[in-house]
Amino acid sequence: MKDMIKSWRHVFKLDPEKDMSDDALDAVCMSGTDAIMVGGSTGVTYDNTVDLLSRVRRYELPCVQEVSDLEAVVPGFDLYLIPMVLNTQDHTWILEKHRQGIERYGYMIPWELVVAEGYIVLNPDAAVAKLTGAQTDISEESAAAYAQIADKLMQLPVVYLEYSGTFGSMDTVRRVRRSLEQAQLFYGGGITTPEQAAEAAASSDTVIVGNIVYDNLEQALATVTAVKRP
Ligand code: 1GP
Repeated sequence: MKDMIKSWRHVFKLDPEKDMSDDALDAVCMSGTDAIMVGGSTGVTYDNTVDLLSRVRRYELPCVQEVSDLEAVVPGFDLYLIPMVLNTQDHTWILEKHRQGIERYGYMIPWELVVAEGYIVLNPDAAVAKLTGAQTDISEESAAAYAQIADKLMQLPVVYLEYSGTFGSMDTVRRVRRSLEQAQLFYGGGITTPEQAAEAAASSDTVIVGNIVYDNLEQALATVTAVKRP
């Protein structure tokens, strides 16, 4: 089951706190994207997550939850993606939330559906950077070193370069990709045009498209073709 992520090139990340009409959701789910990831840094609740999951479930594509709040973990997703923020000194976001989650949910955790993500957060203005106290002002070399901690020391299946809200440095993305041996590289942040989507796709394994879905649906849909073009 976990292996399904390996074939993903394009993923839409939907925020359960934000409204989306049935028509827009239909267009997103029928767009040819590889999966829907449900998650956000703030305002994610059990109720709004259940609601979005049940609406996406009418479609055939995989629907996964990126867990950011222990109160909002909802049964029934295809996979559970668990971020571990590597570039913070606050171990809340590397270990403590995770310990709490395991203590709370224990035997109920479907480990065969759990995928850990080594997050490297690089936009200082992003909500996730503020929340986690991420040290975003780091060199390419440091980003690549964090990526190798995830890839080689921790053997995490995913490294996620998170520029949420701004289009990142593709030089850094490529530098990080070259440093990886086994981990899959997710890139997310600030993709608003098909050109940016294509550039991110050329530099990473999987492109995550978020906010543009709410701001300009047509442009968002165009990113799918841009990424999947052979
Ligand atoms: C956010 O990486 C995703 O977690 C996507 O970012 O919303 O900026 O597209 P955007």
